[in-house]
Amino acid sequence: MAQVTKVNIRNLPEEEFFYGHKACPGCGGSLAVRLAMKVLGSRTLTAVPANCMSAVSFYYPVMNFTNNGLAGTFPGTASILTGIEAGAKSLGWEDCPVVGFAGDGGTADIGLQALSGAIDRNDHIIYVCYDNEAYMNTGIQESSLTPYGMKTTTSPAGNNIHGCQTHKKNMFEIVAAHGIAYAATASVGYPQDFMNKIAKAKANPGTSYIHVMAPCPTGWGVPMNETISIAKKAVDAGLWYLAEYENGEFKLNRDPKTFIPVGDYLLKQSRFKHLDENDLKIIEAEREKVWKRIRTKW
Ligand SMILES: Cc1ncc(C[n+]2csc(CCOP(=O)(O)OP(=O)(O)O)c2C)c(N)n1
Ligand code: SF4
Ligand SMILES: [Mg+2]
Repeated sequence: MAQVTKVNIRNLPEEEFFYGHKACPGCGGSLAVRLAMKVLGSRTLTAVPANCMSAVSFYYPVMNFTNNGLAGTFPGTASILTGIEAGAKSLGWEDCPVVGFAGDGGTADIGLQALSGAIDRNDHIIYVCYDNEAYMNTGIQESSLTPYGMKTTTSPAGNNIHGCQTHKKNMFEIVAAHGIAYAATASVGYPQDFMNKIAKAKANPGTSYIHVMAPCPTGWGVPMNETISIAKKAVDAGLWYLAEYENGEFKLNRDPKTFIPVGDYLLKQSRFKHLDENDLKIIEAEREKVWKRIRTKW
């Protein structure tokens, strides 16, 4: 991979490429798109499938990307990116990063097959999954990245069943298992880390996948001015981690050593407020399992 200049507050472009959109105040997804676009720049070719980010920024005749962009089908992100990259190449366009911003549902559920194919071909594309842990655009339904215990409209919290009954699918390790050229996890709570990973993806001549945790105040039930602090708390509680996969190796970027209690993160959010002691123990046990694997195998 080419040498990558570190992104910092001094060299970050002031120019914006994603603004004026209709996302809810405090939307983590729109912040992720905005920060990524600052690093990728004006020559970027952007595709956004059906999700909140396309709903808030492509409403005819308005488009809130100032670069070249299109709204695509829900399952099609990776195949659309493949087509854009091939088209740009055939037109002789150079230095045009090709990026997609898909949600958790559009990535881990309906878009997984196209993503797997693109990674297998090592297409020169950047796939960003902004993870708000549910299908938000259609009214907060469960996806396979919805965490255990989260209340959604399809996994309600009642007396017997307390929200989602499965743990998050591990997309990062799924794409790594393909032998992808570059993959990373990130969080809008750590914007500099996220932007540096986007910069690495920009320099990578093969497929890059970046999975960014992007809180949704509306679906999570947190105040709109707590997006960043709640994103940080997920990492502090060990329920999200910042890592990279490069040259066939995993690397942890942040190792908290000790975690804050999971309740300090979860019980601040109305999507989890029904959880009891037993639920918290189940979530803690899963956390221990994940971290044991990371610490012994990476
Ligand atoms: C084939 C198909 N099925 C269903 C839909 C309806 N739909 C549009 S957006 C969406 C949810 C997207 O969820 P996610 O990818 O997590 O993005 P978010 O809305 O959370 O930003 C669904 C189900 C669709 N557009 N196309
Ligand atoms: S519902 Fe959530 S993800 Fe969608 S625009 Fe609002 S805050 Fe962002
Ligand atoms: Mg989502």
